[in-house]
Amino acid sequence: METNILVADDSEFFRDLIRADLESNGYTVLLAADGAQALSIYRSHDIHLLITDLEMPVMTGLELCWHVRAEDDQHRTFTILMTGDTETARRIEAFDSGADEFLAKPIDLSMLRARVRAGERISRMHRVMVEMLHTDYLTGVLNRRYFMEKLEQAYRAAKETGSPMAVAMFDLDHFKTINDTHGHSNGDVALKRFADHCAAHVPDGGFLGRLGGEEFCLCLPSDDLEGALARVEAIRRSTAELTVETGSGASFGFTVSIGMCLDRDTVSVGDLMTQADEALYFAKRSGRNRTVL
Ligand code: GH3
Ligand code: MG
Ligand code: MG
Ligand code: MG
Ligand code: MG
Repeated sequence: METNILVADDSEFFRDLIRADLESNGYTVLLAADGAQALSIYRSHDIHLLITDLEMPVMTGLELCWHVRAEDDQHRTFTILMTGDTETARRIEAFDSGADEFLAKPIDLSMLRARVRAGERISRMHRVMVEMLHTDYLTGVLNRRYFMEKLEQAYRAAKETGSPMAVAMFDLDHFKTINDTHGHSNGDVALKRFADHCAAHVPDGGFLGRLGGEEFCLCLPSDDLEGALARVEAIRRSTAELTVETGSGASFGFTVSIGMCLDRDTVSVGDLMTQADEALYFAKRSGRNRTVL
């Protein structure tokens, strides 16, 4: 797991000193000359550790910490504040602004490295936990909770920008029979096979989640209706060609029914999902292995 470190200091001497030391220890280092520059780099990069000076022009280290803490709701960035100020009140203020650690200037590089190692442990643990919190264990796609969170965001963005968005709800056909015939563990393999197959068809900006059981949902942002339908139909057709080899030398295939809905016909995410679900119901009723809009 790579660790990206952002170093903010208005002194070029300190920036280069810290950079050289951390890079020689295998870290990826980005540099900023003031708090505002650091914040803009922070927003456009995946930063795991932030090492910042306290006194800087434009935006101080304290303000920077405050912004990062406000935006980093998963607490993934470990922040180390450096200052020559030894007053206790100042240090308390640093922690209260969101700093996780404190380092006295002039800097002892071996102490900085020790702090970085400690921060790295915490940042890694957070990243692993966030990943687990967002992922469906069996299939590796987004879990229901995170899918719905992302869908809310995508829906809001689509309404704001006026770009269309579609959802496709998938339900594997006669899956109970598949479990009954081939066993639950082969059923699990089929779920994983379908999820991998579907994930390979997700366009840029789209995302796939497992809503539960044998039900999945794909969000296709900024796709026009015809494009979205063609993509989903391609998934449906190719799903029917997938096979699962059972341990006993046999193999089986399966099909999927799909209900689709476009955001322009809806007033909320709840409405979008209800309409897709109704379309899925009709796909089942009218014979399965089909897409209904
Ligand atoms: P339909 O075509 O109407 O969707 O029929 P179906 O049998 O797929 O639908 P039903 O809702 O009756 O059954 C879904 C089955 O999916 C029942 C449940 O045991 C199975 N299932 C749910 N989660 C899992 C899972 O994680 N692994 C396996 N192997 N089966 C699961
Ligand atoms: Mg300074
Ligand atoms: Mg179902
Ligand atoms: Mg089903
Ligand atoms: Mg059912």
